[in-house]
Amino acid sequence: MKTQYKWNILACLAILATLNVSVFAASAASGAANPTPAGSGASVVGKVKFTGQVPQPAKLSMNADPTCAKLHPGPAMSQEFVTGSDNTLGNVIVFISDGLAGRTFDVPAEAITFEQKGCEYAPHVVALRANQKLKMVNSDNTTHNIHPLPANNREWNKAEPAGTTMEESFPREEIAIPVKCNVHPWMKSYVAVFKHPYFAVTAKDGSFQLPNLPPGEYTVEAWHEKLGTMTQKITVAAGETKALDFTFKVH
Ligand SMILES: [Cu+2]
Repeated sequence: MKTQYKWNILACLAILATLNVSVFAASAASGAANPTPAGSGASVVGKVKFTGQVPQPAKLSMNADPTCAKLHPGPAMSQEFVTGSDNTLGNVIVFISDGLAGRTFDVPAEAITFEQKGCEYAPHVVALRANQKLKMVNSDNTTHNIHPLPANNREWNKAEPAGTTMEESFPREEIAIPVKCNVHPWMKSYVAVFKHPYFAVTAKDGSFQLPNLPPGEYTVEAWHEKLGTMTQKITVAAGETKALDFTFKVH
Protein backbone atom coordinates (compact mmCIF):
# COMPACT_ATOMS: atom_id res chain seq x y z
CA MET A 1 0.00 0.00 0.00
CA LYS A 2 1.54 3.22 -1.10
CA THR A 3 1.14 6.00 1.41
CA GLN A 4 1.55 9.72 1.20
CA TYR A 5 1.63 12.20 4.01
CA LYS A 6 1.02 15.87 3.88
CA TRP A 7 2.11 17.87 6.87
CA ASN A 8 0.44 20.82 8.39
CA ILE A 9 1.89 21.48 11.80
CA LEU A 10 0.24 24.02 14.00
CA ALA A 11 1.77 25.50 17.13
CA CYS A 12 3.52 22.79 19.09
CA LEU A 13 1.45 19.92 17.75
CA ALA A 14 3.59 17.51 15.80
CA ILE A 15 1.58 14.99 13.91
CA LEU A 16 2.55 11.58 12.67
CA ALA A 17 0.29 9.31 10.77
CA THR A 18 -0.41 5.70 11.53
CA LEU A 19 -2.19 3.83 8.83
CA ASN A 20 -4.33 0.77 8.94
CA VAL A 21 -5.98 -0.71 5.92
CA SER A 22 -7.97 -3.90 5.75
CA VAL A 23 -10.54 -5.48 3.54
CA PHE A 24 -13.73 -7.10 4.67
CA ALA A 25 -16.65 -8.68 2.95
CA ALA A 26 -19.51 -6.52 4.15
CA SER A 27 -22.09 -5.30 1.71
CA ALA A 28 -21.91 -1.72 0.52
CA ALA A 29 -22.57 0.80 3.25
CA SER A 30 -25.59 3.05 3.03
CA GLY A 31 -26.59 6.33 4.61
CA ALA A 32 -24.67 8.79 2.49
CA ALA A 33 -24.72 12.34 3.75
CA ASN A 34 -24.94 13.60 0.18
CA PRO A 35 -26.44 12.24 -3.01
CA THR A 36 -24.22 10.03 -5.12
CA PRO A 37 -24.74 8.39 -8.50
CA ALA A 38 -26.51 5.06 -8.35
CA GLY A 39 -25.16 1.80 -9.60
CA SER A 40 -21.44 2.18 -9.08
CA GLY A 41 -21.39 0.17 -5.93
CA ALA A 42 -17.97 0.43 -4.31
CA SER A 43 -17.52 1.91 -0.85
CA VAL A 44 -14.79 3.04 1.47
CA VAL A 45 -15.74 3.02 5.14
CA GLY A 46 -13.72 3.59 8.28
CA LYS A 47 -12.95 5.50 11.42
CA VAL A 48 -10.79 8.45 12.31
CA LYS A 49 -8.90 8.14 15.57
CA PHE A 50 -5.97 9.73 17.33
CA THR A 51 -3.14 8.56 19.53
CA GLY A 52 -1.45 10.73 22.13
CA GLN A 53 -3.26 13.59 23.80
CA VAL A 54 -5.36 16.25 22.17
CA PRO A 55 -5.79 19.54 24.03
CA GLN A 56 -8.71 19.85 26.43
CA PRO A 57 -11.53 21.74 24.74
CA ALA A 58 -11.20 25.44 25.50
CA LYS A 59 -14.01 27.33 27.22
CA LEU A 60 -15.50 30.08 25.10
CA SER A 61 -16.13 33.31 26.95
CA MET A 62 -19.26 34.98 25.60
CA ASN A 63 -19.37 37.79 28.16
CA ALA A 64 -18.85 40.42 25.46
CA ASP A 65 -22.45 39.83 24.36
CA PRO A 66 -24.79 39.20 27.32
CA THR A 67 -27.45 37.85 24.93
CA CYS A 68 -25.03 35.07 23.98
CA ALA A 69 -23.77 34.43 27.53
CA LYS A 70 -27.35 34.00 28.77
CA LEU A 71 -27.89 31.17 26.30
CA HIS A 72 -25.34 28.98 28.08
CA PRO A 73 -25.94 28.01 31.70
CA GLY A 74 -22.43 26.46 31.74
CA PRO A 75 -19.47 27.51 29.61
CA ALA A 76 -19.72 26.91 25.88
CA MET A 77 -16.87 24.72 24.65
CA SER A 78 -14.67 24.99 21.57
CA GLN A 79 -15.48 22.44 18.87
CA GLU A 80 -11.88 22.19 17.61
CA PHE A 81 -11.32 18.84 19.30
CA VAL A 82 -14.42 16.71 19.52
CA THR A 83 -13.60 13.21 20.67
CA GLY A 84 -15.46 10.02 21.51
CA SER A 85 -14.68 6.94 23.55
CA ASP A 86 -11.85 4.80 22.18
CA ASN A 87 -9.99 7.92 20.94
CA THR A 88 -12.27 8.60 18.02
CA LEU A 89 -12.14 12.04 16.44
CA GLY A 90 -14.97 14.22 15.17
CA ASN A 91 -15.08 17.22 12.83
CA VAL A 92 -12.72 15.51 10.39
CA ILE A 93 -13.51 15.78 6.69
CA VAL A 94 -12.73 12.55 4.82
CA PHE A 95 -12.88 12.81 1.05
CA ILE A 96 -11.59 11.60 -2.29
CA SER A 97 -8.76 13.96 -3.21
CA ASP A 98 -7.62 12.20 -6.39
CA GLY A 99 -8.92 9.60 -8.83
CA LEU A 100 -12.12 11.19 -10.12
CA ALA A 101 -10.57 13.20 -12.96
CA GLY A 102 -12.82 13.63 -15.96
CA ARG A 103 -16.02 12.87 -14.06
CA THR A 104 -18.66 15.52 -13.51
CA PHE A 105 -21.57 15.40 -11.10
CA ASP A 106 -24.87 17.26 -10.95
CA VAL A 107 -25.14 19.81 -8.17
CA PRO A 108 -27.87 18.89 -5.64
CA ALA A 109 -30.89 21.21 -5.66
CA GLU A 110 -31.25 21.02 -1.88
CA ALA A 111 -29.47 23.59 0.25
CA ILE A 112 -27.15 22.72 3.13
CA THR A 113 -28.18 24.44 6.36
CA PHE A 114 -25.62 26.32 8.40
CA GLU A 115 -27.10 27.62 11.62
CA GLN A 116 -26.07 30.22 14.14
CA LYS A 117 -27.46 29.08 17.43
CA GLY A 118 -26.34 29.84 20.97
CA CYS A 119 -23.83 32.18 19.33
CA GLU A 120 -22.03 29.24 17.76
CA TYR A 121 -21.98 27.97 14.21
CA ALA A 122 -23.68 24.60 13.76
CA PRO A 123 -22.27 22.43 12.44
CA HIS A 124 -18.76 23.56 13.30
CA VAL A 125 -17.48 21.91 10.12
CA VAL A 126 -19.86 21.97 7.17
CA ALA A 127 -19.29 20.42 3.75
CA LEU A 128 -21.17 20.98 0.54
CA ARG A 129 -20.78 20.96 -3.21
CA ALA A 130 -19.49 23.74 -5.41
CA ASN A 131 -22.45 25.93 -6.43
CA GLN A 132 -24.75 24.19 -3.95
CA LYS A 133 -26.76 26.63 -1.84
CA LEU A 134 -25.59 27.26 1.70
CA LYS A 135 -28.63 28.31 3.71
CA MET A 136 -27.49 30.39 6.65
CA VAL A 137 -29.98 30.65 9.49
CA ASN A 138 -29.66 33.00 12.44
CA SER A 139 -31.69 31.34 15.22
CA ASP A 140 -30.42 33.74 17.89
CA ASN A 141 -31.92 36.95 19.19
CA THR A 142 -28.79 38.90 18.29
CA THR A 143 -27.12 40.04 15.07
CA HIS A 144 -24.42 37.76 13.70
CA ASN A 145 -21.98 38.14 10.86
CA ILE A 146 -20.74 35.53 8.44
CA HIS A 147 -17.31 36.24 7.05
CA PRO A 148 -15.65 33.44 5.05
CA LEU A 149 -11.93 33.88 4.40
CA PRO A 150 -11.38 31.80 1.25
CA ALA A 151 -8.19 31.24 -0.71
CA ASN A 152 -9.86 30.00 -3.89
CA ASN A 153 -13.30 31.66 -3.81
CA ARG A 154 -14.63 35.20 -3.53
CA GLU A 155 -14.47 36.67 -0.04
CA TRP A 156 -17.69 38.12 1.31
CA ASN A 157 -18.84 39.47 4.62
CA LYS A 158 -22.48 39.75 5.57
CA ALA A 159 -24.29 40.81 8.72
CA GLU A 160 -27.31 38.66 9.53
CA PRO A 161 -30.05 40.15 11.75
CA ALA A 162 -31.74 38.03 14.43
CA GLY A 163 -34.14 35.43 13.13
CA THR A 164 -33.28 35.84 9.43
CA THR A 165 -32.03 33.52 6.68
CA MET A 166 -29.58 34.15 3.82
CA GLU A 167 -28.24 32.05 0.97
CA GLU A 168 -24.84 31.99 -0.68
CA SER A 169 -22.71 29.50 -2.59
CA PHE A 170 -19.07 28.91 -3.45
CA PRO A 171 -18.24 28.12 -7.08
CA ARG A 172 -14.83 26.51 -6.60
CA GLU A 173 -13.51 23.55 -4.67
CA GLU A 174 -11.76 24.54 -1.45
CA ILE A 175 -11.01 22.43 1.63
CA ALA A 176 -11.66 24.19 3.85
CA ILE A 177 -12.64 27.85 4.11
CA PRO A 178 -12.32 29.42 7.60
CA VAL A 179 -15.42 31.35 8.61
CA LYS A 180 -15.64 33.92 11.38
CA CYS A 181 -18.22 36.22 12.90
CA ASN A 182 -16.96 39.79 13.06
CA VAL A 183 -19.33 40.52 15.95
CA HIS A 184 -18.36 37.59 18.18
CA PRO A 185 -14.65 36.70 18.00
CA TRP A 186 -15.15 33.21 19.49
CA MET A 187 -17.40 32.14 16.60
CA LYS A 188 -15.37 30.13 14.10
CA SER A 189 -16.14 27.38 11.66
CA TYR A 190 -14.99 25.82 8.41
CA VAL A 191 -16.86 25.32 5.14
CA ALA A 192 -15.48 22.69 2.75
CA VAL A 193 -16.49 22.91 -0.91
CA PHE A 194 -16.29 19.89 -3.22
CA LYS A 195 -16.77 19.41 -6.93
CA HIS A 196 -17.82 15.77 -6.35
CA PRO A 197 -20.09 13.98 -3.85
CA TYR A 198 -17.50 11.76 -2.17
CA PHE A 199 -16.94 13.37 1.22
CA ALA A 200 -18.06 12.96 4.82
CA VAL A 201 -17.61 14.85 8.09
CA THR A 202 -17.09 12.64 11.13
CA ALA A 203 -19.19 12.90 14.26
CA LYS A 204 -17.44 12.23 17.54
CA ASP A 205 -17.55 8.46 16.89
CA GLY A 206 -15.05 9.10 14.08
CA SER A 207 -16.87 6.95 11.52
CA PHE A 208 -17.27 7.81 7.86
CA GLN A 209 -18.66 6.28 4.67
CA LEU A 210 -17.87 7.10 1.07
CA PRO A 211 -20.47 5.02 -0.77
CA ASN A 212 -21.34 4.48 -4.43
CA LEU A 213 -17.83 5.03 -5.73
CA PRO A 214 -17.02 4.04 -9.28
CA PRO A 215 -14.43 1.24 -9.27
CA GLY A 216 -10.94 2.69 -9.36
CA GLU A 217 -7.83 3.80 -7.58
CA TYR A 218 -8.23 6.76 -5.27
CA THR A 219 -6.40 8.96 -2.86
CA VAL A 220 -8.46 9.43 0.27
CA GLU A 221 -7.66 12.42 2.44
CA ALA A 222 -8.57 13.23 6.04
CA TRP A 223 -8.54 16.89 7.11
CA HIS A 224 -8.67 18.29 10.63
CA GLU A 225 -8.49 22.01 11.35
CA LYS A 226 -5.65 21.66 13.88
CA LEU A 227 -4.08 18.30 13.07
CA GLY A 228 -3.63 18.88 9.35
CA THR A 229 -4.12 16.28 6.65
CA MET A 230 -3.30 12.64 5.99
CA THR A 231 -3.69 10.77 2.72
CA GLN A 232 -3.86 7.11 1.76
CA LYS A 233 -4.27 5.34 -1.54
CA ILE A 234 -6.89 2.68 -2.04
CA THR A 235 -8.24 0.61 -4.92
CA VAL A 236 -11.84 -0.56 -4.99
CA ALA A 237 -13.48 -2.97 -7.41
CA ALA A 238 -17.12 -2.78 -8.45
CA GLY A 239 -19.36 -3.67 -5.53
CA GLU A 240 -16.46 -3.92 -3.10
CA THR A 241 -16.41 -2.34 0.36
CA LYS A 242 -13.02 -1.58 1.81
CA ALA A 243 -12.17 -0.37 5.28
CA LEU A 244 -9.71 2.46 5.67
CA ASP A 245 -8.87 3.99 9.02
CA PHE A 246 -6.95 7.17 9.75
CA THR A 247 -5.07 7.72 12.98
CA PHE A 248 -3.69 11.16 13.75
CA LYS A 249 -0.76 10.90 16.10
CA VAL A 250 -0.52 13.86 18.44
CA HIS A 251 2.56 14.66 20.53
CU1 LIG B 1 -21.94 36.13 15.92
